[in-house]
Amino acid sequence: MRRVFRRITLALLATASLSFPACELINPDEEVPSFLFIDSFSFSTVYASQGLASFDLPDAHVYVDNRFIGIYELPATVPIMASGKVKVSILPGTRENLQSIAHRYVRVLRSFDSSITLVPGELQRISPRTSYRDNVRFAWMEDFEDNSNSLVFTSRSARDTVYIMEGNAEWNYPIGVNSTRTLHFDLGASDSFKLMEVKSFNTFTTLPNGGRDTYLELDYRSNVPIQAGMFKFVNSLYEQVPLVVLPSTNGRWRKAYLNYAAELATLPANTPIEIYFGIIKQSGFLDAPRASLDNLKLSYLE
Ligand SMILES: [Ca+2]
Ligand SMILES: [Ca+2]
Repeated sequence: MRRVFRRITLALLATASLSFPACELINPDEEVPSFLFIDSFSFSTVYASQGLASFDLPDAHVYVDNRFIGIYELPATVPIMASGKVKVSILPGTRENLQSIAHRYVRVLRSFDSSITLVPGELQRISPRTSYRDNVRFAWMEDFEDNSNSLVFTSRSARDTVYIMEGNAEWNYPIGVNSTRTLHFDLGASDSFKLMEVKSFNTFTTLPNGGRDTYLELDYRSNVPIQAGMFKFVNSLYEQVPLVVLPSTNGRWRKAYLNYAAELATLPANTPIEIYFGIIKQSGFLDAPRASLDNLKLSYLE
């Protein structure tokens, strides 16, 4: 929002300066911005091939005639120093890895492109939509809706209660079409220290290296932090690589877009990779740790 305010302030200053005769002599028309009001993003999927349409796209990366205008938290009013017919492109953005400063475009999603006639001093409203690009490839998808669960315990994990549950108003998410079952972890409150860790049953050998964006999307809800990362198998060494710690959500469901690009960048081609999630019961934590995962999607652009 800071950026928005600054830009509006600049626009108001530009408008205010019109009252000075000296400015009018130069070229008054060029000083009056046109305005875009950009609503929140909507998102749709083809469930059978792209999974559930859960999303969290709070940012718009705005371009006008391929010129970068700025990144705005939606909804936003964006002043544009242009008039007439223009091409407005709005790229959907998120806080990658749930880092508040990482305002990044989600590359597997389409840009919303629209031809708009800008009029100085007037506001045009845009409700951007997005969906997966045609060349997205899903290496893995798991939403726990069928009877085959593609997560398994790691060798060092405790093997307490992990189960797929349906139809529970308190923990299930989201009740609705194509979504009735969710993976749950339940650790006892009485344990002093315990690790529960699951990983993908599949080993992925065709994920991009060289720094291309590779996303793990998930919905989660937890009263303890969850660690997410990968196992890699390089030079006969099987190594665990943490990526991010997902914070406790205080009972709410949260969508995350994790990007594995940096961790995969320098690996040899066809390195075997597994994705993992871990939950730790610390001895000082008195509640029973509980967490849920759903709508896991591992994707990249071909
Ligand atoms: Ca589900
Ligand atoms: Ca499944």
